[in-house]
Amino acid sequence: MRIILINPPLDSVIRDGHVDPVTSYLFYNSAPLGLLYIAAVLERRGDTVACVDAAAELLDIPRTVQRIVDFAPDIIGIGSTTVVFDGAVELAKRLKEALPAVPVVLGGYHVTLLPEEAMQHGCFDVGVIHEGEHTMLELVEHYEGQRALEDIEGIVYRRDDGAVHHTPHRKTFRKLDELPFPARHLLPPNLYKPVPVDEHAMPKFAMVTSRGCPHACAFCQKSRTGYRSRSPVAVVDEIEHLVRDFGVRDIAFVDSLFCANKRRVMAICDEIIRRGVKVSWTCSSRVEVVDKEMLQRMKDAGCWRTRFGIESGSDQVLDFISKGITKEKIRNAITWAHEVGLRPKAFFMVGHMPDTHETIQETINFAKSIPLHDVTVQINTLLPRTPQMEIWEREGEKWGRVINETTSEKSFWEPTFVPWGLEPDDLIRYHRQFYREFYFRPVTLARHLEGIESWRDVAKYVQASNLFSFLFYNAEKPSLGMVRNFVKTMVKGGEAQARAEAHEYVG
Ligand code: B12
Ligand code: SF4
Repeated sequence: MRIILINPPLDSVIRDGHVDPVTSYLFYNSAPLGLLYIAAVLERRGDTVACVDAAAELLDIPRTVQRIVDFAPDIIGIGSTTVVFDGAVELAKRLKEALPAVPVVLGGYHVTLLPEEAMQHGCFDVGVIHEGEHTMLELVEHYEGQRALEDIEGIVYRRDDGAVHHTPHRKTFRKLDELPFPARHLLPPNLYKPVPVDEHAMPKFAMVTSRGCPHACAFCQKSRTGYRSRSPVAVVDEIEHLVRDFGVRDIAFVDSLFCANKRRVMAICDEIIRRGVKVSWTCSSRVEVVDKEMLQRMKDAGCWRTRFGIESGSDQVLDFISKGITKEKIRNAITWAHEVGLRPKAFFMVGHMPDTHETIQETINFAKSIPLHDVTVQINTLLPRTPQMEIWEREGEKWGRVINETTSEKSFWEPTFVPWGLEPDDLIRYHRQFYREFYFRPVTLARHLEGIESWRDVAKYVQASNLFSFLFYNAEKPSLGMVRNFVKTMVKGGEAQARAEAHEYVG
């Protein structure tokens, strides 16, 4: 059969024809591996598969529809997260006009989390819950006339009377080594561009070595999703495939938690070293699962950065969001990572339910007090089916108010939930202030200067100046005034100055 798989267009492209700097860096800096895994199992079956990453190609709806029509598919698959779901709906509606006889299958996070709501739109024929490889194979058999829809586990569909029907839950697939490598040849590799501070060597590809997460952080949708991992040999086989067949020089392991199991991580590192694979890589971790021996082995095997979810610098907030870590554990892990040369990066959020002016400032101060090389800061957003959303539904008004019910591309960068005692503008201001106080310091600048080895490195910072001006000043484009302020702040080395100036630029 002919099957086309789509990463849907971005709202801002549909609406305005362009994207802002944050979206441009954070919404399509790596390939949609979920779609590519599905493509790979279909190709292995003998189907003819195409993949269109409309988000990365900045396609609007008509151009995406045209690409799909040109392919003349028998089945269309769309994978959607929550924040791009509106675009997925609009696309599916237009496809129902252009190709009314072709079934549209929806997969990915949003339909998994909110199946009833997703199927209400009437433009999707079937929704696939959770991981889709085996379900999609069975759906193709259904459309070939070999299998009844109601016999396929893990789907939702609308019955003739309009009611949404759920089939029984599909057992979690554990034998990840049996899956083929993602069909990366279906997408142009040069589409994906990392954020400048994450660009180490190009080409850089994403890869995933495990699925799910055993932890239960309150804001996260991967909370308690059952951890499974691939064997070290299979992992390094894929690394070699990327190096050999795509010339890859840097890999981002995008597992929810790459470092979940020390023995496995050590075995992967040993296998990379044993085979002499020449590649650098980065991965995600939690502070309490690493020790110095493990970090050193990772460094020896080519790791150049570890990413840690820290989220807050207040023990009380960390406790509330069930992060299961303390400031002491954070300090130890970040110090070890820095000492072995792993250039640690951390994720933080402002606007946690119990956040106050004091806890946010405590978080900013804490981030500056540990040897981090980079930070990503987002504004807390209540996503469906997270423990945090359950708290909101149970006792939300005790903690704050929701000022914007919709989740969109701007969520995480514009306030949607605001804790009592804070105003929406406070969150925007602290968000920018966090970046400015962290980056406008001689020590951070020095860490970045150490990483500059060529004119190409300089060029990547210049290219990203619009992202920096957005993060530091809430402005779409850099101006001379901003550069002057930056230099002034660096010369004074005064973080209070950075704090004061943050107010001037809140737009
Ligand atoms: C890598 C990554 C990215 C990459 C690539 C995204 C992509 N399209 O794959 C980039 C950097 C671009 C990205 C951006 C964003 N991300 Co992101 N990202 C991830 C991450 C870490 C890994 C995704 C991955 O490759 N998983 C491995 C593959 C194999 O699994 P999978 O994607 O789930 O795919 C399976 C199923 O979902 C299903 N499936 C998926 N698509 C389809 C399609 C069909 C037709 C079918 C049948 C099935 C199906 O089958 C797949 C194979 O089993 C996840 C967390 C995680 N560990 O999963 C967050 C995650 C997906 N991201 C998230 C978010 C919020 C974002 C951003 C909004 C940025 C931000 N503020 O954090 C943007 C939104 C981008 C967008 N276009 O929607 C959330 C999504 C929450 C939600 N409800 O939507 C997640 C879950 C993180 C989290 N813990 O909350 N992300
Ligand atoms: S934030 Fe990370 S550790 Fe916590 S539940 Fe999500 S994926 Fe797991």
